[in-house]
Amino acid sequence: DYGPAPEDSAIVRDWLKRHEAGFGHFIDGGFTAAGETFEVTNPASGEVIARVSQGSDADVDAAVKAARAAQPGWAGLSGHDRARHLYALARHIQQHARFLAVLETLDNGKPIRESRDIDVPLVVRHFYHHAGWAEIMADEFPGAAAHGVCGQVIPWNFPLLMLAWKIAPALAAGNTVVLKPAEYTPLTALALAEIAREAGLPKGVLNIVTGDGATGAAITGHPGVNKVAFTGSTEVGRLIRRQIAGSGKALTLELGGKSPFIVFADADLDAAVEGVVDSIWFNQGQVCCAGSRILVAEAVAPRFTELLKRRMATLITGNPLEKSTDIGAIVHPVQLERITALVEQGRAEGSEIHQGTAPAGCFYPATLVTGVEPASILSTEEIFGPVVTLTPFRTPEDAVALANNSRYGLAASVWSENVNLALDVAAKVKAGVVWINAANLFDAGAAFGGTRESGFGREGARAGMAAYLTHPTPRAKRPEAIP
Ligand code: TXE
Repeated sequence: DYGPAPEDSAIVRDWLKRHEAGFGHFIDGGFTAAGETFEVTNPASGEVIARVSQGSDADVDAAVKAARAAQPGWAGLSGHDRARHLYALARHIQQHARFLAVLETLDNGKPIRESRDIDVPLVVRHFYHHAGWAEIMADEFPGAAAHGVCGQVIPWNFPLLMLAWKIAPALAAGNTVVLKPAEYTPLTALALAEIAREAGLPKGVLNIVTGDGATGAAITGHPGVNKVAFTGSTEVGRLIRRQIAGSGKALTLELGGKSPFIVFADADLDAAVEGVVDSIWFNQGQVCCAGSRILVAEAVAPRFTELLKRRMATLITGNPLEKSTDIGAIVHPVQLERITALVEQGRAEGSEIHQGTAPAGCFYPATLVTGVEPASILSTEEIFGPVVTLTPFRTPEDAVALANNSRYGLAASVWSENVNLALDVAAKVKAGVVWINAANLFDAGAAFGGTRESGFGREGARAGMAAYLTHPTPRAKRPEAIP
């Protein structure tokens, strides 16, 4: 049963059944026949739910050719006409929202509450927002042009949302796209390709090629690709940067993180505890901007730790299709092994590990680590699991120094009732995004991206649009109105 509601379960089951022979790639507006395929599993049950094709160099070449052929026509549409296509896509996604939420949860293991109430609504919002940009682009970026063909490679933690972050601005700007979803989670991208066809998106504008890292490298390295956008590990980000150096391709990278979550003594501690839940126990902690390092003022550290442990004990880890589940399945047994090994290494180093409970299988419980040294593997390494460290600090200066003691710089969260203190610390923390008395807030209208080894470039809002344009000089300021 692919719950939560029997009718949604039936739609997903029928869709998977229809594609039992294996999925091909989505190229030039249609699906190719399945070639050499690999298995896609539901991590919560271990069940094989689909087979998708391993994209070859020839597949990538065909997709790039289709994207190149379609690009002048797509860029030649008026901004208004491109906006109509993006609005149509948003509306069609809305119509299939429940199907997409269940499919995302089956494929990725994330709780249905999250895929239904967070992932899919944010996807829809992203397309509506960028339809707006297509409308006003010519006025907002006079003289700017699309790059041409964008090669985009995305990870498995937010499969559909990362796809939206990549394709919405690219298409709004007049580019065409060849995108590869992650090998663990290719299904919602393929479903979206069907939805795009249903919504009347012109052929060749969006092409989806499935496969592993070799397929990804074939896309990013293809000479017919003008702009590369990647979200994933810092290691692969580095490989791609090296691969395309000197090629003239534009590049944006959104990579790992080890984001600080700073709690001052005057913070609303109950709210901050809920902030931790949203920050590290959201999406099994598989979030690039997860607040994985709690830094808490010494004066309130014992009380905060106690409150946090109590809250942690109430979290339910288990079947992602249950509406009451807080923490679902880890995306893949390989990731589970990685998380387990890191935590055990931390334990061996002398850190104290506090954990909730989790069922057998591809699950990992909510975990709090105390007594952890700044040099410990658990303080420095991106774990990408529901594991958070807690370190007390004395002064705001200490907090800032600890926060910045990282090779990453993606996000930070600051908790205090003193707005001056919060703003001062926010300005000193090296991070692309800082939330105050909040965590993991995303909106299409707010730019997201990192510094240091977390990558460069922004997604969302004006800066995100600019990344998909050449010469994106904003229009000159209008003269002030005379009072
Ligand atoms: O990521 P990869 P993995 C981190 C996280 C996680 C670790 C490993 O710490 O534990 O990375 O995850 C494609 N050229 N993040 O191995 O390999 C690949 O097929 C082009 C953080 O799954 O980076 C997939 O589509 N593409 C992160 C995508 O890159 C290549 C999200 C990401 O996979 C490629 C994911 C190559 N040479 C993992 N090699 C975040 N910051 O959001 C692989 N790929």
